[in-house]
Amino acid sequence: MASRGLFIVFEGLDRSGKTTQAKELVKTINQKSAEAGNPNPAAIIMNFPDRQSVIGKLIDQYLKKEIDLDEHSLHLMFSADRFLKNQMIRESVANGIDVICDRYCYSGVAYSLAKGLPETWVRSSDVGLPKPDAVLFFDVSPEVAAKRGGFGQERLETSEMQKKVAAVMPTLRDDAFWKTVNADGDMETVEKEVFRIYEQLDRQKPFESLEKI
Ligand code: T5A
Ligand code: NA
Repeated sequence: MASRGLFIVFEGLDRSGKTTQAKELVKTINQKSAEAGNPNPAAIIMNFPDRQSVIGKLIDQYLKKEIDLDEHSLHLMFSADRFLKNQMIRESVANGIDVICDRYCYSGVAYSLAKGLPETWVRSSDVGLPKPDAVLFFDVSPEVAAKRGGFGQERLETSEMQKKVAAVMPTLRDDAFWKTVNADGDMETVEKEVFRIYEQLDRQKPFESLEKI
């Protein structure tokens, strides 16, 4: 029987290279699969927020400061945006396709805790989503991130918010499935580290749902 796909989440601070590396990993997996004669895609990319979804469009407007939203409502919208992809993730994995995901519920929890929303409430709204086989935490030093360009114009792109998120993110870590990627290196070095971790992941263990975050 063909093996299942993997569900891999990339998390980390702004400009740690998550989007760059998520695209690169999908490209590498699909190239290798095509070389092996597989006509179908072996990996897909997914990103949260999905600014194209019905809910993601509103989140996008909030991030661009075009609309204001109550922070509780926003938190639930980020979660709801992920639940819109619940089935798609599960079906892809069941069909042997790897899902490489750029940010997930850990961003949701970290940003909302950084804003001061109540912890138990914040940690509950993503329960039931697919559990990642691995969370790759992109660890970038503030000095290196600063060299990758200044903050953009979006609402959460401030050094104050980044400091708070940087303090919260490590508290969400679960060593059972979180792996740290040294994101300070050049693109090729980071790419190799990501692929090395990818190759070691186990497709045999059962695919689970998140019972807690
Ligand atoms: N959010 C998100 C919540 O509040 N709740 C939630 O539930 C979720 C899911 C949107 C915002 O929403 C918040 C968090 C965010 O504030 P976003 O759209 O993912 O999040 O944010 P972006 O601004 O698109 O992405 P990031 O700032 O997080 O950057 P990345 O993806 O980590 O970095 P990347 O790959 O775009 O690279 C940044 C720059 O560095 C260069 C790249 O070319 C690029 O110019 N670079 C490198 N340069 C040198 N060496 C390397 N190794 C490099 N890797 C990348
Ligand atoms: Na990004």
